[in-house]
Amino acid sequence: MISLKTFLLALLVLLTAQVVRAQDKTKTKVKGPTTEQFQMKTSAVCDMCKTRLEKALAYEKGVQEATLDVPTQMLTVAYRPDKTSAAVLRTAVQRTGYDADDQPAEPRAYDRLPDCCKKTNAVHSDGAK
Ligand SMILES: [Cu+2]
Repeated sequence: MISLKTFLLALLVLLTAQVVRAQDKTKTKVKGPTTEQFQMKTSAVCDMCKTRLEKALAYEKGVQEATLDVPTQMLTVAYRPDKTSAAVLRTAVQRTGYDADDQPAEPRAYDRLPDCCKKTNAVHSDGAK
């Protein structure tokens, strides 16, 4: 009889421990993969630049969301820090032909931009498109 009681007690302790562990697992899952966000100043000047940059960033590994605010030229990127980094994303922007913070655009990519997207232009909204 005593041994059965001990057995049941042990079983109870074991079950409780497992329930606690299961709850821990759920908590971790709910939190999900961490996302970080950062902003960089670009040389984008119009809505075409916005489309071009957002598309380029969307193809980058680890990017969850990229949004460019044309009036302020600020690009906001939500990304997975385990897959990419702010430095990699700046390089992606440079390769698209735009300055990324204090790092200049890659010259060849910049040359391929249409005239209205050159950084010599002031920020403008293109009525044409
Ligand atoms: Cu443009």
